[in-house]
Amino acid sequence: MHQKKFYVTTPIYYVTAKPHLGSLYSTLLADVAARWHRLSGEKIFFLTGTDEHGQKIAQAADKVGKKPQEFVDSFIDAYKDIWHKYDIAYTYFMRTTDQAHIKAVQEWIRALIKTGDIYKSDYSGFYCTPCETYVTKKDETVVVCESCGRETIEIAEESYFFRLSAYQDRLLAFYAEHPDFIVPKERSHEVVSFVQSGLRDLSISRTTVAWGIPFPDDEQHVVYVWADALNNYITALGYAQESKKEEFAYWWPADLQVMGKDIVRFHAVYWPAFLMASGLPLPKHLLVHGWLQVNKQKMSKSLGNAVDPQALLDAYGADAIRYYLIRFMAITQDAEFSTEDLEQRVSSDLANDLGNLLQRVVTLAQRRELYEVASPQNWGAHEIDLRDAFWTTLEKYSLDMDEGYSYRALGHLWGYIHQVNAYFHAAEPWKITDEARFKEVISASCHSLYAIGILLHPVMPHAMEKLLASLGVTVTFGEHNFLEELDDNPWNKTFMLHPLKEPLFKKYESKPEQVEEASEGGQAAFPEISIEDFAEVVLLVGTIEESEEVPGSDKLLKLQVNFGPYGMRQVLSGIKIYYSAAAVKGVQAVFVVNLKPRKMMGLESQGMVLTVTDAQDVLKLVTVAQVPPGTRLK
Ligand code: ME8
Repeated sequence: MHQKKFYVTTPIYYVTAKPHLGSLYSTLLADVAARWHRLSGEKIFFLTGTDEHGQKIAQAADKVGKKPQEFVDSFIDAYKDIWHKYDIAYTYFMRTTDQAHIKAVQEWIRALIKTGDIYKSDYSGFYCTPCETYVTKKDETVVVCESCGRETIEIAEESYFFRLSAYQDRLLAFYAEHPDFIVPKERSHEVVSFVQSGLRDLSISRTTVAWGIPFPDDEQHVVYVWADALNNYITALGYAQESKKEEFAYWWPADLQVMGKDIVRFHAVYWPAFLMASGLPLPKHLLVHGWLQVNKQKMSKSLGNAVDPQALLDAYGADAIRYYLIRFMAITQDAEFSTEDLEQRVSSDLANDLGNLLQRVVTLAQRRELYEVASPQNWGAHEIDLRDAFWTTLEKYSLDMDEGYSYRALGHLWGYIHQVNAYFHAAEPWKITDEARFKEVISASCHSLYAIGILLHPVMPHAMEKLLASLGVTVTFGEHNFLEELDDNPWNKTFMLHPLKEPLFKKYESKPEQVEEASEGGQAAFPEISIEDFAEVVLLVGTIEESEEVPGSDKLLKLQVNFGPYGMRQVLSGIKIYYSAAAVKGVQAVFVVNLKPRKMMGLESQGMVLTVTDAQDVLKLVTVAQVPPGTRLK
């Protein structure tokens, strides 16, 4: 069998500090992509590392009285340690101070001097040290960096240039022929218009900076840090090393290069031009994402608002953070990071939707002493529907994962998880006395959970290994194509159930009014309130007259509720997993009616329906019979 290969890279990070959540985010996107391709039996090369040369690092080292090499060395363990703790399964960690890289970059320069693509001249202009970038003066005002807005310095020095201008037409032709080179496509426009506006040759050496790769055969110069850094993507594979020729030819070009939007020009303009000049093929896709923000500001080392991945890890664990970042930080836009939101998402999506489902299936089976779950000879109609729904999900999930839209893929999968929950509630296996039917429901649920566990493995490797282990499945990745297996899967597996020792995911109670459960024989620690406090809550009986699904929401039903003398109100409620729209029509339930109106999915909700969760963990409406709508509970 021919095994496909997948080569994915992250930016190499400037080592002026320990990694922060922004660096983790890019690295995580690459890790999820690598693990996704590993699922279908592909061979993986996943490269990450550190960018260790240049003026910015030399200045940062100087500030703390360290030599640059000693300074950069001091951060490497922190990077490797945090990547390890977050289950980042990289193949190779590149450091640009590695001798092999230094030599290969020098060889690259020698080769391009020979072809005339690199030549010596003089540079005069402006430079932004934090971004390590040359800046063009547009008018007579102070020259600020286009990227970060900070003031630049003026430099005039002898320099080697890369003949970038010669590649303008070829670059434009390449973008036109490869419209999916930059993902998301929308980010291509700024690149194309930058190139169309005219490319000038790029200075690729400095004489006023000492910390860099010595320019070959001209010791006055060091290599410009971006000419050094971009080449790491090929030097890591053995570019310009005779003994690694075959290895290099096997892995290059990169299948996916991940980066933030700040460095798209370097990767989509300079880098392809460098490769064209070297006669090498271009990367297949660049995945360009937006910022993680805190209070609407980009999270960054220099702004001092960076979230420490270690502190977060201690509080929430790697799987939950991986899920939250991948699902809710859509690559297409900037996204606000907040731990409250993280807690809420983890509680509802992971603990409620997924963890609970697994727990209930396994516990229920165990209660009926069912440990070995074989599949029935023939499946019923609902089970076949559930299996078909999975296949539809698999198609959508795969398409989005293949294209780098992992956040969208997870949205599809959660739609399916809600369907499995709805199936389980509707089947009411706890009421089934017929043994064959009971086994069928448990088996269908296990098949669904198995498929979910495999698809989610790239995002939450540890938690999914636990989920699969409780179904009696151990996964090992090699040449086996799990995606093909899921696509062909006729649902004929046998599962060996092992109850979980603890819930798969933690639930975070964000509501302070939540009460603690009563300990055995003891009293519950209910927070006391006065009668006046209670009187402030208006509870009314309401009759649900109309009910419909909210388009685009997996959870919400839109209810029109009659409160008798108090009139009609619209209430949105997240009960769709447990009740169909038709099932609640005509039901008389209890509502809190003096909560501040809330908007959900753009619709206003003017109240909240009361619910209880029964012993089977099924959510139910609190209903009242034989009183007119509008009756107040006191
Ligand atoms: O630019 N949100 O290194 P760097 C999301 N050495 N991603 C973020 C982020 C945030 N708030 N902050 C940083 C460099 N990143 C060069 C790269 S590659 C040959 C050389 C991520 O340490 C994002 O991927 O400044 C961004 O592009 C990268 O870190 C910049 O890292």
